[in-house]
Amino acid sequence: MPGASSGGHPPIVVLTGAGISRESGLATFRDPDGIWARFRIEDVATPEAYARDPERVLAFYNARRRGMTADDVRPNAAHLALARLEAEWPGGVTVVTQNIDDLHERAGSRNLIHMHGELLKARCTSCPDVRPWRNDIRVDHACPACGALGALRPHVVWFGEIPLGLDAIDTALGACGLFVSIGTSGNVYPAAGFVRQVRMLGRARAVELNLEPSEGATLFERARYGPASETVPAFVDDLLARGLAAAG
Ligand code: BV8
Repeated sequence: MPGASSGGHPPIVVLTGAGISRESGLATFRDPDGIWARFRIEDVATPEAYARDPERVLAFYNARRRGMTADDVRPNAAHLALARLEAEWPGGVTVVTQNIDDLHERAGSRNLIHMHGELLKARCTSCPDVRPWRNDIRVDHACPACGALGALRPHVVWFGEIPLGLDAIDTALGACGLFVSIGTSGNVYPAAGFVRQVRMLGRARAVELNLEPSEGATLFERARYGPASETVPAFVDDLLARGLAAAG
């Protein structure tokens, strides 16, 4: 029986990417109208870019933070369905998100790992302080904890930096009986490698819920394609009604 199961309800790990927040009005990265169609990773999402031109990097994230905190940006049916799954699934649910928005929390997810950080938090580069931060970050800001000037950055994992929570993610992947990947193109590692890791362990089923087949589509036993606001609630209803059998 897959995973450390409680009957047909083993622990579930859900990986989410930008696609789950698309219908809440937030842009994805690699769609034709995506963020990387307008900005270069090397200019705005690496530690080198921040060291070279902090104002440009801070402006990129200030614009995205303003977008993320707009009144009309709210969790959609997919975020809400995952919170319902966590509340009702006997075996436990861990949501690992690549997203830096707060839509999973606002939908009610609690067992949540932001492996690429959180844009609504600021981090100091001179001391260990990390704190909620919903306004712009400017180069003339002083760290509220240590007073260092120009030391604040978004609490976000840039390319070339080590993602957060990898030990907890490893443990969750090792124990799960079902791995569900939602709204991610499977381009960015180590997240894109989680399905391979789960398949190698041989104890979990892997399901992809996406708008279209991802880079790793062939590694999933089952897939349901369509907008997350439709596929995720339907899949959660199936799981809660039929247990693991719903994963095909
Ligand atoms: C690491 C935060 C070492 C910032 C992000 C050379 C040098 C250094 C590193 C590397 C290198 N070459 C490769 C690497 C590794 C690198 C990497 O993978 N690069 C890629 C480009 C090849 N990775 C790293 O650098 C990582 N760190 O490797 O450290 C290490 C690792 C482990 C252990 C020890 C050491 C750090 C990567 C993190 C970078 N930060 N985000 C920010 O947000 O600005 S990544 C960024 O991409 C976001 O987090 C995003 O979530 C993530 C993945 O993108 P997706 O979420 O998948 O979004 P995308 O647009 O691609 O796809 C959306 C999907 O949704 C599509 O499939 C679409 O069809 C679908 N969709 C659209 N609409 C809907 C929908 N689905 C359903 N419903 C809809 N309505």
